[in-house]
Amino acid sequence: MKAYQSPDFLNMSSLYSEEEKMIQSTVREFVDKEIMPHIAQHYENGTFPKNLIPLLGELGTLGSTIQGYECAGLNYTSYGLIMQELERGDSGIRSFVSVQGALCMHPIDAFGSEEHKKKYLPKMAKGQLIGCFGLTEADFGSNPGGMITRAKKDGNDYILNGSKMWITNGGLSDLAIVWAKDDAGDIRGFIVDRGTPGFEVRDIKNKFSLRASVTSELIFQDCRIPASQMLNVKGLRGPFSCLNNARYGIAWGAIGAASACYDEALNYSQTRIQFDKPIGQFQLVQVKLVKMITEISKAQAMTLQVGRLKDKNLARPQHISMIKMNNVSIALDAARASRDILAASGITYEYQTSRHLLNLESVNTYEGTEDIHKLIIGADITGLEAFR
Ligand code: TGC
Ligand code: FAD
Repeated sequence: MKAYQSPDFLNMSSLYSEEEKMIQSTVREFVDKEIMPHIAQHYENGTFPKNLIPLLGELGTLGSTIQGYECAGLNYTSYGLIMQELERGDSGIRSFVSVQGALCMHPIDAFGSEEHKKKYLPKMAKGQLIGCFGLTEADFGSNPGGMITRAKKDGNDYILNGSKMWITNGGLSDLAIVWAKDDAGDIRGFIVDRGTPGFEVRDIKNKFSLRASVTSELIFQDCRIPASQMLNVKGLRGPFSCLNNARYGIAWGAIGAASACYDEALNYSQTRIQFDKPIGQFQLVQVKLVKMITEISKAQAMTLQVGRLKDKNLARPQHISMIKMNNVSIALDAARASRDILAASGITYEYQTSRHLLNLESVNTYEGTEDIHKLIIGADITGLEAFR
């Protein structure tokens, strides 16, 4: 089997700075050395490779766009390239980094007090403290505005009651960013330290997808937290602004998963002989490979453009919806086409395609389903909302 080559048909790397290329190749080597040899076993066992956490911190991947507080302060293209390379390894590893950085460190940086930032961010950047993000509830997924978790004011404290479902990193976490409605019905965010009485975490087992990632339920029963742990933001704008960063990272990550599947299918097609020829010589197989590389190339171009806009603070949430929706969808198509080319071999752990395929089913659902992103873009272009 040939070494992994990131597909770059349109020479997109000519548009990256030297620093961006260096970051990409560093993370790629990290994935080859630290993730690829062990990830299939973790997937089979249903375990997250915790040994990677300090290494991901040392590499500067945790909260990588945050300035100060011992974070790397990278631009959004570099952040995207990190996510692309990590998800080439496994969506679960990218998920871990997304949640830690975009969904937990970002709200502390954007909406936390100076004390919060000093207390949490440097340790989170090193992977010494792990965060999770609780927005979704069992009955409120696509419609988080309907959440029933409540934060009732009681003197200088808030008392949390409710539960959050499908929470990445829950069982690994030292703190949770939890979104709940206050007495006025406004959505507020709270930093809840693990170990606070009344805060319980239960891991969700028996998953087909994202098996090398921890997914949990968070339960709050009369969980008393100081009002000083509340973030300075009100309404859905708070959690959604975190989702903008996470969805952007997912869009890059999905290109990594698609590229891994393409690379595997291409290599296989050049070596697998049927009817006395490599199967890559058959036109029908070539059509599948051509479709894959074309869609990957289109995704790379669109995503870099959104990255450059984001670096200039010009990316709109609807731009991010488009790349999240498109890239995960084309990655799923690439994974299915690769599985088809690998045929029987494609169902084994010896190949990575089916692992990516099953992971991508979750990636398509979380952070807004494919259809929710279609509706977000539809509302933007027509001016007519179709959510309700
Ligand atoms: P809507 O009325 O449209 O908006 C409410 C308020 O929020 C503002 N807003 C945004 N602000 C910043 N960024 C965005 N992307 C924003 N989108 C909306 C909006 O301006 C408004 O502000 P204000 O001040 O006027 O109140 O809200 P809606 O309730 O009608 O929602 C519509 C819809 C469907 C788009 C939204 O609910 C949605 O996006 N649903 C999808 C839910 C979702 O993505 N959940 C993700 C949970 S976290 C997760 O999945 C982590 S996975 C992690 C991993 O493992 O990688
Ligand atoms: P539902 O909202 O019930 O949707 C079901 C179906 O109905 C979908 O096909 C959807 O597209 C469709 N639908 C819903 N509304 C409409 C509409 N208005 N018009 C048309 N179609 C519609 N959440 C967190 O808060 N934090 C996390 O860390 C987190 N991690 C996750 C990890 C994994 C592995 C998974 C699978 C989920 C995670 N989630 C997390 C939850 C995730 O964000 C939700 O699953 C997602 O938002 C969809 O919600 P739902 O599953 O309840 O689906």
